[in-house]
Amino acid sequence: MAYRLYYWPGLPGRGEFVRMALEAAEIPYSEPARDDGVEALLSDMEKREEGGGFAPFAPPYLVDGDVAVAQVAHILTWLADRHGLGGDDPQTDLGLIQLQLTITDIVAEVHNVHHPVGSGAYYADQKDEAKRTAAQFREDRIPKFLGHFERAAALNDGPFVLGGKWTHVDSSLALLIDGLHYMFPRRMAAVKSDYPKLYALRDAFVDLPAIAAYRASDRCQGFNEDGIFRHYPELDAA
Ligand SMILES: N[C@@H](CCC(=O)N[C@@H](CS)C(=O)NCC(=O)O)C(=O)O
Repeated sequence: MAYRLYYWPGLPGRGEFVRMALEAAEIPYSEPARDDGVEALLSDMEKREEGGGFAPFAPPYLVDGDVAVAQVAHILTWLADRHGLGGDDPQTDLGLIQLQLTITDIVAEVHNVHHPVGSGAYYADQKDEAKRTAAQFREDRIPKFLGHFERAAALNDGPFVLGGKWTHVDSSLALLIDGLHYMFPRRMAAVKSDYPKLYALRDAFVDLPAIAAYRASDRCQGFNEDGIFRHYPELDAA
């Protein structure tokens, strides 16, 4: 039975981290909310919440038969285990999971840039705070996180973290780089040359035939201002 990926329709969002790995590995999946509308997600979540098991707190979550797994990093390491998208030994897998969780951290900070006061409030009502948060994120957090990921990308001979084989960390790093470029085009253009290994990793990943085909398909949604990576020009600067 093919996996079912549950996520909000109409935005790439955190669901895209899961799609990237599924698409690159050519693992079949369906998306009920994309095909049948948001009600398919809401009713499934409600059913799980009332069902007495370990219900997902929020999408994305991936379903295979009776098993449903939420949390992007958890989903990806589950897929890695089942489909060989990790390393060849436990120590390497621990390192990859650590990196994936660090990607979870920066994604949370990215969301916090445009919603520094609260997720429940409109961006328009927290623009001043967002400007202050964005300045700090651009100046301090982007170099700190990307410097860390650059060192990971340089661990082997490239282009990927483990060398020639891509893993769930590479698919997430490639999406992270593209998302940050969409959100902060001026800042990312200014710092790009500081991270040659990371950009080589990103380029090698998007050049994978399965990812090139995905990006050319109508399954691939562009970034937009409903997702995690949002382009608000007033939050960007070199
Ligand atoms: N840490 C979780 C975050 C999940 C999450 O925040 N999902 C968002 C959409 S991207 C959501 O629907 N949140 C609803 C909420 O927090 O109430 C993950 O990485 O999957």
